[in-house]
Amino acid sequence: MTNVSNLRVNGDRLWDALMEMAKIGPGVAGGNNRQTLTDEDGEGRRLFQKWCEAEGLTMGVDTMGTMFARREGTDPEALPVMVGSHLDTQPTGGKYDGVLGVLGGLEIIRTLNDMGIKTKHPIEVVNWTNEEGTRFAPAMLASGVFAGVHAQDWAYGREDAEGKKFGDELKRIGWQGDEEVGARKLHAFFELHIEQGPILETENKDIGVVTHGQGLSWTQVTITGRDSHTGSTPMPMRKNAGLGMARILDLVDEIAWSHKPNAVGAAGHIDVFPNSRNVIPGKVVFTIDFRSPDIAVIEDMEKQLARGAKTICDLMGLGLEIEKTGGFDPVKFDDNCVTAIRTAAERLGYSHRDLISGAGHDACWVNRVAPTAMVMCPCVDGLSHNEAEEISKEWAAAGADVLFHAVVETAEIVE
Ligand code: HGY
Ligand code: MN
Ligand code: MN
Repeated sequence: MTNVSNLRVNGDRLWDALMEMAKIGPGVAGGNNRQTLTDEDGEGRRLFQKWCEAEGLTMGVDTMGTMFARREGTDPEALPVMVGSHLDTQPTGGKYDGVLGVLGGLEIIRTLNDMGIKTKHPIEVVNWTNEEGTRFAPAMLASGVFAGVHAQDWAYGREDAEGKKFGDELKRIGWQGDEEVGARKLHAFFELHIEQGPILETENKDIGVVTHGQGLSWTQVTITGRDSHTGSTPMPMRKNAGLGMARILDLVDEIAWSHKPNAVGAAGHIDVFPNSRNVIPGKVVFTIDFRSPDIAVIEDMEKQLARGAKTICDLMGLGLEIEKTGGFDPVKFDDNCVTAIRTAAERLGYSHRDLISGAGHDACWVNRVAPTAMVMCPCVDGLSHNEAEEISKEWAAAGADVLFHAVVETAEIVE
């Protein structure tokens, strides 16, 4: 019986793959801008496909463009153990968010092939389309369709800032597969991801054993006032949508603090119209991102926002529209999968601690349809969704080692 305890990935090879992928869709400050369904996303997909085919994997693609690179198991009836994350990035994204999870899965395959190890269950490395939700909201769109949370037609109709539709862009880059989304069943799913927060680095821990994911709520707010001259319009006559937004953003901060220490709130997307230096904004559209591990807190924050925004806009004579554009409840991952990760970290001698994921991940949706859990590695200063996002080669290798053990143990090694 292969002694699993001394199995390790090839950390240098994993690091080289990360640096190679980072060359595609470079940012302007050392990170990446490989947004979903852009030509750069297509190029990154082709590189991943080339690497998978070189390892003898067969590639399946579903009608949301999600890629499943399959290594056969010895039992043709056994459902696959899936391992992966996402290759799409934020516009000012880092080199590791999502990418570490996909290439960590590929590194498991490369190591199994090097060692000639067979498993009972097939193993599939997955690249989920549009995890970030930055070009086409909401986040985790393809894994949401896979888990039956979103209808594919609705997803195909999602539009980016230029009015381009998801379905059209997927076809344009040539990655609309023919597999029905969700038809591919699985035994379990594991995702390796950088923490995107400060806890592991601060506590000097190698591994985060992710037991839960906090819930998320995205609310799009549209405020309408009246465009008018910033110079000649007397103050009492102004209907300043921009000022209304500023007061609501201050309220959002207050609401999040009212549920300290775990709740968070901010607006990352803001569009001002007409966005001209000497025109009072007549319209603003912005998205409030609330998160908490407690669903009752999220619901209370949404209620406080609706109430407070209405009071502010009524007082200022502004129009207000509020639309929920994304969200999911807090997630509890599968106990057996979490235990496989924790015991792997212990067996390998890596320091570890249980963690609640602050960010959303594809695993949060896949958890609805199969036993799922996540491994996290630290990131420098807890920084992510920033081109300066950084990890160490050692952190990447440790995370991939733990992922490797959890996946191979679940897929069951066969002599
Ligand atoms: O929004 C999130 O938490 C993820 O990074 N898409
Ligand atoms: Mn991510
Ligand atoms: Mn991200």
